[in-house]
Amino acid sequence: MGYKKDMSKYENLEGWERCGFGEQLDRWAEKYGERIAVTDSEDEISYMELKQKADCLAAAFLRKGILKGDKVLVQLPNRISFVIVFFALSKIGAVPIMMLPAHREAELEGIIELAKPAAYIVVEKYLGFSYVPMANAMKEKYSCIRHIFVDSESGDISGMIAETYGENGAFPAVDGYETAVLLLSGGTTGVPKLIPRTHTDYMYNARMSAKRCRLDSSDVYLASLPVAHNFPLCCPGLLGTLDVGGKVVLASATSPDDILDAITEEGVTITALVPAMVTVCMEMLEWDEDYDISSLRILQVGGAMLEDSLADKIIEEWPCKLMQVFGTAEGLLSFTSPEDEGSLIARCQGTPVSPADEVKIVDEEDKTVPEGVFGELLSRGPYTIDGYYMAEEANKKSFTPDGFYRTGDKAMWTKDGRLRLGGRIKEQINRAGEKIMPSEIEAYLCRHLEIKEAAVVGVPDETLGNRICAFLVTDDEAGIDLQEIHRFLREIGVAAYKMPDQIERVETWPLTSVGKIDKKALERMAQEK
Ligand code: J2J
Repeated sequence: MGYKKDMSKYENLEGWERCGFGEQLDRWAEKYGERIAVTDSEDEISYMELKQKADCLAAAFLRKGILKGDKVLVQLPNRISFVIVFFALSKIGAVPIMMLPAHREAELEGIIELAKPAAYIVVEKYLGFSYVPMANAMKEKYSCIRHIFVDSESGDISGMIAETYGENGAFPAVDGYETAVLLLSGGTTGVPKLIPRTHTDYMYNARMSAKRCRLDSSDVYLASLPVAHNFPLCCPGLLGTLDVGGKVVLASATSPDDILDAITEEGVTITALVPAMVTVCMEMLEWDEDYDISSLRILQVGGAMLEDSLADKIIEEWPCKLMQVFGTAEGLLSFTSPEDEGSLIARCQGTPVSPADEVKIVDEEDKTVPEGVFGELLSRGPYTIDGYYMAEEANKKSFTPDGFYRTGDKAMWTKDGRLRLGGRIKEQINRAGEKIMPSEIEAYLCRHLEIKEAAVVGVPDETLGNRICAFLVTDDEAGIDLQEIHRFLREIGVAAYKMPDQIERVETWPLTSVGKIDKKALERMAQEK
């Protein structure tokens, strides 16, 4: 056993509360009652109704045999049922695994083998894809999955809520220090990594984020990114907004028209976007004057490097404060403040959100570097994990012996005491905010009969931040083109956001002085093409 976090160290922190999310919801219902908690493209739900429905669904889950401590795959898009499911599982101490709607068989299998979920909750259909056949195939293959619950108009979830209506079920006691959710880690290397967050640390994460945003009950938060992701879920996102009695609007898809429509119609005051999405929203605003985004107070931008020029443009053109957000699902969050000068906001990612966050920037020998010098960002603190779920080997690499998480990000302290990120140290590709590990894609590509070897690199790209380029050594002259690669990856069940944007054929690899494939050289070659 390595380092283990001592939670008692944090018990005096403002916002730290040893309490489960189920109990939190009960308190919010009492406090905010009939106020609207969440709206989606079809419906709205008050705090009280949300509690009632979560209670019903929790009782129904128990009745179906979902037990405290069971893991449950949740793959739902941005709609009210996601919120009800989240709290229902919390109430009985079952642990949702936050799959994204984009995930397919290849991603699911790795997670199922690791976490052995007892149930799988899917939407019937979303953006043209039917999830039920995929869920059934997973249930067939993995006997741990005892139940599939489908969220559809006539389907299980609403039926289950109706079934137990009015019953006063007793739920198992949930301790705030137990695991509340398993989040997906951005970079998997074939073996996926799951991030266990406790009820208490996750609520604290939401509260510190809300505090930095000066969030209150008059705020309307728009979840424009998939709400199963840490950023819109908890930074402050859905959970931080509910805690202050505000209203959460769930955009049905992460597209500029859905986002701008929602801001215009719902009087949204705060939302969170990745840089690539800001660019497309700005293009849309330029040619369509019907949108009204004047209600916005804060635009949070994070998830990937924000170019200085785009930051300047946002500050100049958007009628609200830009908040730069550096975030990790593993914990550490660093935001600029609404009170900071624009010139400062444009050039840094602010300061950690908790006074108890410990941040170090170190060189290759783990020695702290001076201000103004880039090094690797390490972090430890009240809401940063001390290990991935069941991953002893990975943990040795990802954490220092004294429990600091190695972010793999390059960062420095500026002279005004702010963090400034400078890209990745680890070889992870950040494509429009989505994190992709080259080794994962390489392994998929090598399953193609005509591909002998593959090397994948991220190439700087104006709109995406990074595009994915796959270099291939193939078996014969038979033309494998990009289309064939996409067809193959879809066939084996790889999420669409991991598809290469470019492929190049090579006969021999450029090598480094120690004989490894020279990925820097490949990057240059990809850029020149
Ligand atoms: C550069 N890189 C950044 C930034 C994250 C809020 C916002 C984002 C995430 C997230 C999140 C960056 N500039 N401003 O969880 O709560 C890259 C880093 C980091 C990785 C984490 C949140 N903000 N990144 O993106 O767990 O490389 O979380 O280590 O998906 O995104 O990815 P993820």
